[in-house]
Amino acid sequence: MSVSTQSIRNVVLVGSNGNGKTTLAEAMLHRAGVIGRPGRVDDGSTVCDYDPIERQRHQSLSLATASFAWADRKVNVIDTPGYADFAGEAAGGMDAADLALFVIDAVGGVKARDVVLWRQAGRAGRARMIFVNGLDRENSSFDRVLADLQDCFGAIVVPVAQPIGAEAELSGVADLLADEAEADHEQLVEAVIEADDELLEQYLEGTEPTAEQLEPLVRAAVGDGTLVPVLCGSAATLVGVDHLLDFIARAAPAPGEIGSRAASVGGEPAEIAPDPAGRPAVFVFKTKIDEFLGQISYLKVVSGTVRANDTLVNARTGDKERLHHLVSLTGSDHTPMDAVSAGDIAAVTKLDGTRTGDTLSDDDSLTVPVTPPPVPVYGVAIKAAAPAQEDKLATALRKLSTEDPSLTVRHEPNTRQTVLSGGGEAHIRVALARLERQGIDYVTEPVRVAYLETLAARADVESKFKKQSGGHGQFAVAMVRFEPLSRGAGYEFDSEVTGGAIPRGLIPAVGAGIAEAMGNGGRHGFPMVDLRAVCYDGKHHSVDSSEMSFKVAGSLALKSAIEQVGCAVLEPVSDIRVEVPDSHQGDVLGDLSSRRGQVLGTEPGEIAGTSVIRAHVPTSEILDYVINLRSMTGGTGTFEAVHHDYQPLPGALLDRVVSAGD
Ligand SMILES: Nc1nc2c(ncn2[C@@H]2O[C@H](COP(=O)(O)OP(=O)(O)OP(=O)(O)O)[C@@H](O)[C@H]2O)c(=O)[nH]1
Ligand SMILES: [Mg+2]
Repeated sequence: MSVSTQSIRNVVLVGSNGNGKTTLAEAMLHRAGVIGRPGRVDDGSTVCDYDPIERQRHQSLSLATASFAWADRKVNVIDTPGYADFAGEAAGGMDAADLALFVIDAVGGVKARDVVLWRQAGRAGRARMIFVNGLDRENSSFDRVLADLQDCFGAIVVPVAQPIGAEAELSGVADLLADEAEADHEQLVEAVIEADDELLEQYLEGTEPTAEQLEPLVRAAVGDGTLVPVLCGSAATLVGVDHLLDFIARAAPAPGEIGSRAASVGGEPAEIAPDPAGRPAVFVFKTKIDEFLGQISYLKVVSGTVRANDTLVNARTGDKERLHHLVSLTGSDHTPMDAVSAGDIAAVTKLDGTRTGDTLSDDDSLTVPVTPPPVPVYGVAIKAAAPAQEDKLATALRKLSTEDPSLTVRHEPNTRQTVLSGGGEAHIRVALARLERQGIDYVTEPVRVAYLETLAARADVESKFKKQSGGHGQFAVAMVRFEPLSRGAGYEFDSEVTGGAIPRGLIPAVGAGIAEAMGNGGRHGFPMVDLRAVCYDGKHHSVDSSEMSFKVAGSLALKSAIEQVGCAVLEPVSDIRVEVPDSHQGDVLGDLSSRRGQVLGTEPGEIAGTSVIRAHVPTSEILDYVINLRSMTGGTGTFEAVHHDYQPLPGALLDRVVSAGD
């Protein structure tokens, strides 16, 4: 039996690392009767941190789902890692959920990462709620954190609960919706009552609205984002957890309640309502590879009802995919499902041709856009410790990026390195730990910068290749003019040979010999680019000249040209876009210029109080930029960098580059 769409509540838990999301999910599962004794993150015994490396590190590394019933609702909770390196997981969770529940630390208050997530939830159009967690802790304070929240996120942040007792004496929470005696009850009433003229009028005349009258107003205000209710308690001591669940059941939006999901059909924008009787459509918000079950795709059903053994078409590949096994996942625990209706989430195994972000439906032109994986900002070069392990390593790396598309693996032909990139040092460390667990021996090294070379000036050379002692000889003479070209022009070869000085059929061999020598590197060993060679004369021998001999003559010609005029080293330059709160703009600009950056401009960011800085910076200067930017901005700064072009390397830096290479 599938669950009715109206009774589903999809809640993603977000917030800084260590704020207590996984512990809260555990507390909810316990209160809902799914588990007996709640497990503990530090013992590696929680439902949502089930991965061996999560258990070992005592932190979440990938999203996990948990489903339970509460007050006639089916609640799907998605627990996400808070650490910025794993931001792709939180984004996937937000794609699938209707409500983002911010778990905020009652001791530390709002942290940088919470602000970044707040913006993301806003951009994704999710409703928001806040749970101030850890009020049993020493030095916790509900009032202080509430003031901090209102400071950061504005007056839409309004408490709907109040702790009873504090720290070790925390004993419960008071519900402000029902309890008129509490001082903050008025604040809550005033935040929502304007939406109902009749109630407003009565209120102004002195009649207090009842909790039953307030509830739909609160629910509507949460849905349209004009109210962010603050709840509180302690996940560890289970205080406030029932109140939180009751509140979610009453005030969180049902799927589709705050607008249909944007989609595109045949490239045209469309909207899909979560109608269980509508066309079947799902998207994949997470892929996991399980030791026993193989590939597991986490699905959000956006429309229709999907049943086990249904066949849908993948819009990206055009291939049909059969949903053999539909399951509901709570941590790693799976329960088979016959059918899943619009708005609900589920998982399906063995969709090997499908990956995170794909839409499956009855129409191959229908796609539901999801948040793209974060662009990798930090990488290491990796290779197998022994040639025999190369295939195993390649397969394992492919699996890693299937599970986590924010981890990318690419081969850099210029530096002959395989580079594994992700969201930061911790992200890479965890990926490497996964390889170790599979018994793969690998070696890592710093990422090399892909320097190039070109000729420093024009050159005119005569190259001679002669080997005529005994047997079949070799003879070729080529006269070649070289000139450096502008950036990105590549390699051009022309012939001006007349009168058959070199037979027509052999002239291209000169060009091929030059091209091969360019690939082998210039004076400093980096591949050569951006030059034009014109072969204008030469000599040949009727017996001893061959394609091979002219090829060698070509490569010798380039060698002579390099000896004559030398090479200029070219360095890659990245186009970087940095987004930071205004207060850090000065530091970031100063730092960029100390990295030889050329600032192109600064403009206000999407969010008030932030700036976007664009600059061109030599790639070698930003290999570990993510680490510096995060420490410089207390974790609030984000950036993206893409290759822009190549520029001549300043002569003074040549030594550094040449000694670093090889
Ligand atoms: N005293 C107290 N400790 C808590 C509470 N909630 C969580 N903790 C502890 O705080 C630590 C971090 O909790 P987690 O639940 O792992 O936090 P998280 O938000 O899931 O962290 P990430 O997965 O890294 O994002 C653990 O040691 C928990 O036992 C609470 O309400 N009170
Ligand atoms: Mg966690």
